[in-house]
Parts: sequence; structure tokens; C-alpha cells
Amino acid sequence: RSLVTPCHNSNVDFLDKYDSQQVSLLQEPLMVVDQHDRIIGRTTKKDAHLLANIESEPSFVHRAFSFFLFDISTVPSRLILQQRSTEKITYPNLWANTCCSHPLFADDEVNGVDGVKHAVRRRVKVELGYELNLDLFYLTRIFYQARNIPDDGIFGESEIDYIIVGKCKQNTPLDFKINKNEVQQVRAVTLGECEDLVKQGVTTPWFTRIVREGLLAKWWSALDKQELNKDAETSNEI
Ligand code: DMA
Ligand code: MN
Repeated sequence: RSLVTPCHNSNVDFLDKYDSQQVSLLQEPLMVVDQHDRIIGRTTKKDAHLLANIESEPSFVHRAFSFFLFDISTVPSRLILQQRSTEKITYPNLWANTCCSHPLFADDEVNGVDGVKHAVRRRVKVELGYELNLDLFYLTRIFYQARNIPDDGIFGESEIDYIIVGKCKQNTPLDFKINKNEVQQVRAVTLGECEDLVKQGVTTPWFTRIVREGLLAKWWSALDKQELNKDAETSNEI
């Protein structure tokens, strides 16, 4: 298969209830990948997130990223969290890591870890109004599926998610110019405060899982030990 574009639900009538700016972004071209994260086709953000497509073809998976920016100028260090805007079609109003989105099916974003880092810089600029002039590190990839929250019966997620980390040494939130259509607010929080937000039930499913499974704590301790000075090896393990 060179092209995978399931379209069970291609009419746009049901999109009327969502924010028009967010609806227009559903036309973005995304990569469809196999279980080893090899690119096997191209789809749209809309088709990639339609539950009808995900549920009828569980192997219909797209490439995504989750970016974690740590402010290491304080002790303890802090992670920048964002609260998603009310306008987001998926997971509105919930708290998550610094920035999440998708590398596009486009020349400068299809090329593995480098392509994903390009997407991280692009989306941090769009969502937070911030030029990321610092090194980014690739840690691992996670396979992730979920229904939307609140569950609209229309959208969900089915993706291979690249975990990308950055370290900064300034009071970064003050430098952000947040895009209100994407983000309500940002906060710099300790690991304990992340765990509290998860307990309150106000975090996205992927962030909740990363915290509950101890992954965030593991990544955080790698920062403190200064271990994070290069990309992890990419392997076929996902
Ligand atoms: C999608 O994030 C990526 C993950 C890891 C769930 P998103 O819904 O914030 O994407 P976008 O900002 O492009 O709408
Ligand atoms: Mn996605």
C-alpha cells in the first residue's frame, strides 16, 4: 500500500460545533506509519483522528510528538505545562506537557528524529510564540490510543508519539506569547505538582499515563544527573 486514506466519514457537517480555526487545521497532511514507525502513507489530521477510521482499522496509526521543556534554573527543576484551549477539538481544557502535535507529511518533517524536531520548533512557535533556540533530545517512542475527552463519539487518537525533551535556564513562561486559540495558560511545575494534577483528573490521557507509569519521573531524573546530552538510539522497539 502506498496510500492509506480511509474516509468513512468525510462529510464536514458534523464539524459545525467545533471552532472554525481548529477545523481548518484538520486539513493538515500527516504521516501514516506501520507498527515499526515506517511511513506507509499520507492522510489528513481529520481522517487520522476519526474514531470510525481508528476503530475499523486498528493499525491506522499516525506519527506524533510530545515535547517536554524543563526549566533547570530552579531547584527542584520544573516542567512547563500547558492547559489546552477551550477551542481544541480534542481534549479541550485539559493539562498536558509543554507542546504536543504532529510532524507534517512535508519534506522537512518526514525524516525521522530530525523531522520531528523541526515540527517541535514549528509548533512551539505557533502555540507558545517562542523561538526554541536550544538543543532538543529524542528519548523514545510510545504507542498511544484513546477516545476523545469529553467523549464526542467522533474523535480519538492512534499514534506513535516521539518523546522530545529540552532544557532551558530562564523563567521561560514570562517569554511566551501564547496563542489563545491553542493554549489557555502555561505553568512551570515540579514533579509532585504534576502528580497532583493527574490525581485531580485534569490531565490528558497521554500525560496521565506518562506520569502514572513512572516515565516522567524516570526522564526527569535523567535531566538532574546531566545524562541527557545526546539522542537515544532509535530502535524498532515501540
Ligand atoms: C497531538 O497533540 C499529539 C499528541 C501526543 C496527543 P494535539 O492534539 O495538541 O495536536 P495539535 O496541537 O496539532 O492540535
Ligand atoms: Mn494525533
